[in-house]
Amino acid sequence: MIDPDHIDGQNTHDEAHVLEGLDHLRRQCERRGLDLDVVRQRLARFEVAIPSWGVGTGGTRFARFPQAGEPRSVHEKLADCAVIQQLVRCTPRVSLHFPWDHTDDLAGLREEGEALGLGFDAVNSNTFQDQPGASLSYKFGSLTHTDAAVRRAAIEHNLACVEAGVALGSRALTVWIADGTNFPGQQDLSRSFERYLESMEAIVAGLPEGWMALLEHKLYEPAFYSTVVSDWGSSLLAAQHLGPRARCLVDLGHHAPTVNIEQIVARLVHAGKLGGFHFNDSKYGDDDLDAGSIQPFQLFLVCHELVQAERRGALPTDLATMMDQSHNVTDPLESLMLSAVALQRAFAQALLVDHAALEAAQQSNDALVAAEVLRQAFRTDVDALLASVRQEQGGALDPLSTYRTSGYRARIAAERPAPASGGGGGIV
Ligand code: PSV
Ligand code: MN
Repeated sequence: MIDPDHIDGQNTHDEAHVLEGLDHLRRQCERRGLDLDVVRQRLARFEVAIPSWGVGTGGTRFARFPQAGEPRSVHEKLADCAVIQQLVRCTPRVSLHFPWDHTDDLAGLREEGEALGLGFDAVNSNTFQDQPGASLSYKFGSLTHTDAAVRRAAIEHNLACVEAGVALGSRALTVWIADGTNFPGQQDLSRSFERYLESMEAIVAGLPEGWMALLEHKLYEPAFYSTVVSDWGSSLLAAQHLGPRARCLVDLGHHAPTVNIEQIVARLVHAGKLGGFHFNDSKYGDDDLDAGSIQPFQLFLVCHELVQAERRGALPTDLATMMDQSHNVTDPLESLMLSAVALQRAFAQALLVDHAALEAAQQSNDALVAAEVLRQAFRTDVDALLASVRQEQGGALDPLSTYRTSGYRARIAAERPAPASGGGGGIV
């Protein structure tokens, strides 16, 4: 991890600047009749999990350009996650993906996490790739495959993920399947969905007490004509069919272009079926870009729906919020830190909405003022607040420069020689 003295030294250097910003924000809040301390307390409880697969360099279907010091095992991934958490202090859990993160010693991994200050969030199953030595193939589907034996294998893999999650202290299983077709007529659209429901019934039936199944939909890719769980409608239908232990997970990149994601969030809250998020950003499709890097206003509006739901007591307290990003041209640790901060920023801005003014404007159909109330909160510079909450929790006022000046990347580059086959294609 990073030397705490290094963090303190950097913080001392940045402190005056942050205090100045905080002072300005306090005066702004006073003028607007908002209590900054209440916002601060809520913000201090904001958390988002790190995807274990996000600390390695991603790639596209064309190529992958690995960088020095990439983690070669789940242990090294945890070490990198611990550094992110050390600096930003709002990422105390890691979301594992199996079998990518397979280990025979789950109890040991849990202890390792604890020693690093990390817990484990939802576990993710992988039936979108064939595993070495597998006798059955997912080429034509997994939970919805026409062959019952393949469906059984996919169900069993999901149940094995749950078992691993139990050993790690997780409480949720995220299920994303790549099942779908490339040609009209390739599969029966209704029957594939029925097979999905039947397979998911078996998985939900195997969940231990207190566990939740998170159903993740995605419009397209790798299937390009139809995907079995393609949209929030299919996801909601399935979650309703599967009962109270199944809920929907919203990955921000998995929607049709121009879709109103904040409205989907509101609908899922209404249905009591919002289970969690995979946060990221996109311009064209499932781009897996850094959260808040393309459409920060959309992110703010999603957070606004969450804040509104929480105010009404309608937000589940066990919401599973994670990032799901692919870092192709940046240091993944830097991207994940700044993405966590971007999420925190959007949430802080949503907490600064003047709800009384918004409701009054809505009630009197004053569209302009209603929009302006939201925009005023969105325009508020909350960076000093975020920095000071981080510092209070032992983190860095400026995570990026603290990380860069710490020499962590150079150190792990020396400690982790790249495997010979580091390049090539590959997603994630
Ligand atoms: C699929 O694109 C997805 O969003 C799912 O969450 C997978 O688990 C993850 O990406 C794999 O990178
Ligand atoms: Mn996802």
